[in-house]
Amino acid sequence: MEYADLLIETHGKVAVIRLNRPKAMNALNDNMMNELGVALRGFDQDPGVNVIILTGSDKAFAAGADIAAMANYDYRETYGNDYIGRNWEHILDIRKPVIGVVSGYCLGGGCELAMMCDFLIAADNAKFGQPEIKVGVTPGAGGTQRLPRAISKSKAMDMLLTTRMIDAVEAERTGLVSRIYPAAEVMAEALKVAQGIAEMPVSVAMQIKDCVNQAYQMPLSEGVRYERRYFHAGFGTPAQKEGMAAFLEKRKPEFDGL
Ligand code: DAK
Repeated sequence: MEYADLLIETHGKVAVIRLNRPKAMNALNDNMMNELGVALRGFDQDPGVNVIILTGSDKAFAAGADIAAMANYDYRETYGNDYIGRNWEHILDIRKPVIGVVSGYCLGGGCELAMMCDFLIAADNAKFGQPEIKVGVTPGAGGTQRLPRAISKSKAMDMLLTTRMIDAVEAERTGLVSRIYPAAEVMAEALKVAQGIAEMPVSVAMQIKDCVNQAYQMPLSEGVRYERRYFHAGFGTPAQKEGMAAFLEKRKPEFDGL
């Protein structure tokens, strides 16, 4: 399929989706978000893909929701047509791991979209911020909810109320991103990370992702029970048979298609 606002590549079992509106710093609009939903769902169902990378350009992951598109919206357009809810959150339904790779600006709705990825790898030029207050709105895609969970209430309030951007080092120190690489190397390094995951059994990767996400929804005791069900069920799967046999036979496991 041809996309107007995305670039797509595959590297073995890793799919790379690149946000691509260079003239607008990858500002997120309806068309891009619709296309993103199609691309993500397509790869989620593609047996040839185990891991998805979501990224932007060297200058911007995304500088927020498209202010030019939003400026004249009224309440009927946003509430009535479920702006954001109608097409921004497809990523939350994706079962395979989604790694966000962030270079340059990652602001507003862009930061909210990044936080919907399973984990983030940053280039050393990444800048994260939630400057919505400056354009007269609250965040609308989870910024006030996911940011305090990711980096603490105090840091989140600071970013949300003052619009201060944090750099990659502060983002890593506070837990928003898991790794930092030099900008020129970040995609190559992220691909290595993704390819490592892609060699694991995709069924187990999906279960781990599901369990971790439940940690945000369930009390601890329920979350542990939830995890235990997958663990027990794992003993009826080819992935467990192959993984444990390979360990005992001192060979590399072959998880292809598991
Ligand atoms: N929207 C549209 N265009 C944008 C944009 C954006 N968010 N960000 C940048 N651009 C465009 C600029 O207008 C400019 O276009 P031209 O003038 O060349 O046509 C081009 O990208 C290059 O930007 P600059 O010339 O400004 O480049 P600089 O390097 O000088 O500055 C910057 C880069 C990222 C610091 C700056 O562009 C900037 O501050 N951008 C806006 C950042 C921002 O405020 N982001 C938050 C947007 S608000 C809601 C749910 C969610 C949201 C709202 C409502 N509801 C449920 C109702 C979310 C809101 C947001 O995300």
